Amino acid sequence: MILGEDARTLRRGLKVFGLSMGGPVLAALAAPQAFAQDAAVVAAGAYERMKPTPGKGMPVDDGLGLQAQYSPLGDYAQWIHDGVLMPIITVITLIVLGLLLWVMARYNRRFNPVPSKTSHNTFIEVIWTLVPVLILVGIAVPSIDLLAKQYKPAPEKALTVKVTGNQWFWTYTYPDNGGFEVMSYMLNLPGQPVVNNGVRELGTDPSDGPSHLEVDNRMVVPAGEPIRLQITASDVIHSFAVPSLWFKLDAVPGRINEKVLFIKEPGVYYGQCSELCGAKHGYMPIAVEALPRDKYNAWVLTQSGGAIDGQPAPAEAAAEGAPAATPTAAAPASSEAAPAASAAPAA
Ligand SMILES: [Cu+2]
Repeated sequence: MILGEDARTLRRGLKVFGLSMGGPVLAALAAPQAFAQDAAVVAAGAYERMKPTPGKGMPVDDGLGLQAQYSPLGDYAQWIHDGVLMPIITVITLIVLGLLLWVMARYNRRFNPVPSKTSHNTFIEVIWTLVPVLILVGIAVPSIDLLAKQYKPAPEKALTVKVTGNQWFWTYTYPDNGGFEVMSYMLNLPGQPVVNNGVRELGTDPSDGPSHLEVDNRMVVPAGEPIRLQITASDVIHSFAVPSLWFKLDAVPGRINEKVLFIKEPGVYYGQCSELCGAKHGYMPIAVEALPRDKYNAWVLTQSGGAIDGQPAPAEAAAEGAPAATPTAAAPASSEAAPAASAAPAA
């Protein structure tokens, strides 16, 4: 993994060096796309793994209610929860409690020895039928609207990321970026039995987030644009869920579930598999790293076979006569960082 990364850095360094020393104009004429990609990387700086903000995109101590939301649908859902459902529930509960107390105090045997024989009151019956109907309709309108918005397909040009649930890790494939694949395992916890063989321990990198939620390779995506997530599984049913992004969708073998992910701002957002999937179900967290577009592009180029979407893959650019240092992407290799035998049971 280290060797592979060094080789990639060296290759990219050579390329940039070659461009600056060997005449940028000539190089740009020969391979405008490769030049544009390098220029983008130089402008954005090298990719650096993002350090999560404490309390953002993760559960907090003594938290009540929903996690703070970082997607438009999440904001909408949070408004339904905090602005519609909770007030209605609170008011109804208080009214029912008040009625019960009133009946108990006023109409018990001591204070009301001769009960009324009234058995019908049309006016009251109409009221207590109509009011609940109106309340339910009032809840249904925003709720069905939210449901419809959640099913809205992604725009045609949206970036596609394929998410696959496996026992017990996630793989993220980037078909629009050269087809490379990232394997994502939970970090082992210091002083506790090894969960994933060959994976480093939590805390060995300054950018590590909360225990049980941090992974070796995160799902990196651009912020501020719709992303088409296609979700499936390779073995049993899993569920891809990130509470702070208002996202939960089942990962079913042999089937692709699709939903739009839109993250309002850069950050690291954590979730967990949410479908009981076997012995290590609790040890396959999800870490989503949302970056500004230029930083995302820089990350893509750190991946073997990575190509910026909408531009030809490095292999094609090389075929067009780019400098020899252009990385070849004959086979979009699965992540070199993948641990060798990490599916082995915990020690
Ligand atoms: Cu699972």
